[in-house]
Amino acid sequence: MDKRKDIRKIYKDKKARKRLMDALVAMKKNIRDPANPTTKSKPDANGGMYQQYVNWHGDSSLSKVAEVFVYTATSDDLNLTKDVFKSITFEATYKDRHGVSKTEEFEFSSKKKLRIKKGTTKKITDYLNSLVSHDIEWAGNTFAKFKVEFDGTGKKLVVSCSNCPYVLKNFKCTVNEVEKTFTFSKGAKIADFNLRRMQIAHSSPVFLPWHRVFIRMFELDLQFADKVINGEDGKIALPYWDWTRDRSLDPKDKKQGYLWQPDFLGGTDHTDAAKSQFLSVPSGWEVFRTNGTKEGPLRRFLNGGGLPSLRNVKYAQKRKTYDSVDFNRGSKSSKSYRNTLEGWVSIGRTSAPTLHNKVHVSVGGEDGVNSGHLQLSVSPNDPIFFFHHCNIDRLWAIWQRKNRKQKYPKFGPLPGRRIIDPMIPWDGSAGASWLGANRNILAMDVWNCAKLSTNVKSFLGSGYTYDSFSLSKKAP
Ligand SMILES: [Cu+2]
Repeated sequence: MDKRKDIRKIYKDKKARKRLMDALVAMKKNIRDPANPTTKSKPDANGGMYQQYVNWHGDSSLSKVAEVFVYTATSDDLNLTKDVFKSITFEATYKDRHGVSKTEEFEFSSKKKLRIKKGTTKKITDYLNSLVSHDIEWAGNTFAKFKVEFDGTGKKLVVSCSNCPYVLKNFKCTVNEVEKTFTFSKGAKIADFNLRRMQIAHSSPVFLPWHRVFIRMFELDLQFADKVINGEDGKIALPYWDWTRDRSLDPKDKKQGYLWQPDFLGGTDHTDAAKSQFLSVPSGWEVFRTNGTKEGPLRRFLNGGGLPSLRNVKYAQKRKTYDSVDFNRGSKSSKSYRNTLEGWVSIGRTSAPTLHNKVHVSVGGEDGVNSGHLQLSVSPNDPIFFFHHCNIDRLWAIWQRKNRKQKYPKFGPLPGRRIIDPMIPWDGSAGASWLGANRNILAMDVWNCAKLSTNVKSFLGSGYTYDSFSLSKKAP
């Protein structure tokens, strides 16, 4: 089990710092371990091991189509004046990644017996649709939607669902205490969804699990560089950057701005921190775009608005629900831990971007010609990306320990982000040469970082933990 430590500790320990920096620099080299499953792709001529991460994180090349169908079931004739019911149950099946059929039930039940009439069907429809949602980014497409209504004769109950994350099998209706089963049939294909990698990795419930896999793979590459290239023992872990403790992004502030010193990550660009290996052109540290186009030295734009506060972190950590409608960047902060931590919503008087997003902007600057790389899709070119995301992962792990009953949302997320969808690109769609292709990693597989599922273990090793699962005590 690899133990991830605060980067502040690593910085203070000169030996550990040098070793980390050496491994990060070695990863720029064109070497991969053919025996290591995480590093099985062909070497990248330009960006070394980083290129893979830049390509994944970018949004350029990948698209995949998911199909969406409508399911309908019709009841027998009902006697509207006499029939009462207490519940409606939906039986849904899906195939897991091993092709095994699984069944789940979703139930609408009422304390009182309800007479079947128009108002009742609306109640059930509303209830079911509170479980599902739509997504403004996908305007023009059809969204997950339940409908419970009477047919033209007014005697039969018609239940339908479009863009359901499951294959609907039956619905059961307890009428006059007698349970009746009605079978769903698969209807027309409603839509093709074009899935793009960026839309899956960001602004969706996949955000946290996706980056969990992403940085873990980077950590294994780091261990490979440490061992095979640098001749150390490979026992090195990714550090996390607790930015609530470091209030300054100023390289001149030697104490709080320790990350940006020439003997560590360097400052804004190669002109003012020539000594840092991560900014200087002679050391070969250059930025590559997706698919390997060379761009030149790494750029930062430090202090574009300061770092997120501990207060805002505490606000996010108090959210009780993992995610909610619309399962995108519009999800309400009160009801979406994921969206609050990702940073699309304002928190009190702090306007968005907040938390995760704010760190990207604070180091990378705002959009524009002179902006730095951390706020762009090529952000994994800067090692700070991984330290930052390691902290995001740690905050999620802390949250998970307090909210053990929370699970990945069952309804609502669109294709590619649903509970049953393997996360792109670990679903094979990126082609066999990509790292981890065909691993079929689901969001649930990495839900608990200390208890990685067997499927993930074979791929990502025996897991990792953090040296601390508590928030920093007080903002300095
Ligand atoms: Cu990020």
